[in-house]
Amino acid sequence: MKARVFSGVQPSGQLHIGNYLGALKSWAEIQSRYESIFCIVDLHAVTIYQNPEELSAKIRETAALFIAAGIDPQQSSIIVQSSISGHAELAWLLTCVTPVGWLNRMTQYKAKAEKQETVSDGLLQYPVLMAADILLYQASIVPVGEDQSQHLELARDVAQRFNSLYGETFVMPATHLPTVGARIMGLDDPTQKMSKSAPGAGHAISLLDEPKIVQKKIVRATTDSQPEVNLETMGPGIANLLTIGLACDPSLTRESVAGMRYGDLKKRIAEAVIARLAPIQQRYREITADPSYIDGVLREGKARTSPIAEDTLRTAKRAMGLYVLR
Ligand code: AQP
Repeated sequence: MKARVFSGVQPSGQLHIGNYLGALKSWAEIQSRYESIFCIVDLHAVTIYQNPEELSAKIRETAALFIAAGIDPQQSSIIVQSSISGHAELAWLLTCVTPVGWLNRMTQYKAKAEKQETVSDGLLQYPVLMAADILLYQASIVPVGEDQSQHLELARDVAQRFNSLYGETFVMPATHLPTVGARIMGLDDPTQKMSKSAPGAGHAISLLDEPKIVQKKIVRATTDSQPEVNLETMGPGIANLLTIGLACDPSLTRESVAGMRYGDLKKRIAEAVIARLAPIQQRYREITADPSYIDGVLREGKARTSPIAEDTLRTAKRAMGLYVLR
């Protein structure tokens, strides 16, 4: 039997090159080796207010981008979190074994809470819901960007705590990080992670940005004041552009750009990104030409994965002594 992979993306804005290089690209690369489940985590998105109309459109857009980026719906199951009630139900069971102190320590919670006028309880519980997503499918591998490493550690801690209180129930999930592109930084501020929800037109390269826009954003990206690439002394802006370039075009190497003037480097990186995005954008247009296609894929994904979710939930409830119909 193949080991199971689970991962997800929030439909909380335009998917960007960080989401692609940190997550979607490795999903596409490893999917044939595992039984893969890829999820649009809309329940996570609403931990911060989302415009309902926009959210509803973004769920389908995100699913279409999964496929456009190389996820094969015949091979992998693509699901929407809120369509399978087991995610929320298991999250409650896990909430009851998770000490609040563990959640208060999460760096993403602290960073996101700082930006909110009112912090929802959902934002604090976010990592428990994430643990539930993974444990619900007994996934042993979770391919994510580096920003999710702390949440994955917490998922393992929660699984361990549940197992030690109620007996072996959950498989321990391992973190899978990409070798290049695990943490892509904002183009406008290379000290901040590239993020869907960050403001500023020059912050992120969207997967659906037209070539001219990509070029403009890269040309304007913040760098340091050196004239050319020095691999030893380059600042974080150039290092970030280089990471993006290397991850988009494997024929690029660090040595091949050493000594290149920043203007020329930016042109080369823009070409690499545009070439990488072109087939994704073409495929996206084809997929979205048929409005019923995505719903069919999501229905099929739910049909394939629901029995696994129901089975795990029954096992967890039984382990805790909760009522389960015979
Ligand atoms: N900058 C990044 N570099 C590499 N990987 C990244 N990921 C996110 N940003 C980067 C990875 O993409 C997957 C999906 O992320 P998410 O939608 O679940 O949430 P996030 O990590 O909080 O991403 P964003 O873009 O910053 O979203 P918002 O602004 O809505 O919170 C994950 O595997 C993540 O590691």
